[in-house]
Amino acid sequence: MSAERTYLMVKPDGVQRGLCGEIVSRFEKKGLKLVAVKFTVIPKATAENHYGEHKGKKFYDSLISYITSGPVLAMVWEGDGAVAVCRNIMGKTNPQESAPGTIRGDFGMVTGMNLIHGSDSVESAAREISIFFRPEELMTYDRSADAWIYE
Ligand code: D4T
Repeated sequence: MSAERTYLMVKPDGVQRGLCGEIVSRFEKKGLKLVAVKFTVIPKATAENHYGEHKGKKFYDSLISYITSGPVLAMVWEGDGAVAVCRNIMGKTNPQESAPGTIRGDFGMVTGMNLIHGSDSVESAAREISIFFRPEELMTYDRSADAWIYE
């Protein structure tokens, strides 16, 4: 088992719709391990840093105002292949194309309100985790259930 980490974030629509518990429970039940969590309103400059790759695209301004419009639940999760595992649990970026059973497939209707963010690579995860968390906020601990999740 490699302890890969990914950055996940329940976006403002997920918080406003009361879906934090439902969303967190899906990653928890899967067997991923929670490493850090923070409930916060993202400052505009931080949002621009996080979504820097999208600057100049037509949806960029609405993306920044949406993601800074209210609190988000920022999290770091750990597990074998965590980046890809979490992207599968989230579903495709456009909720209308996301498979039923995924978070976006079950709860979303449009790309601009797609409930959750998850890192798309190990490199992005490292960058995003460092934007939202200080190193000492990342917990390292043994979890007894791991003996029943991994061979
Ligand atoms: P995030 O980064 O939020 O997890 O989304 P994805 O990784 O699944 O998708 P992305 O980077 O391509 O898009 C980032 C963010 O922009 C919004 N968006 C995207 C939008 O409002 N309109 C669009 O056409 C696209 C492509 C949704 C997610």
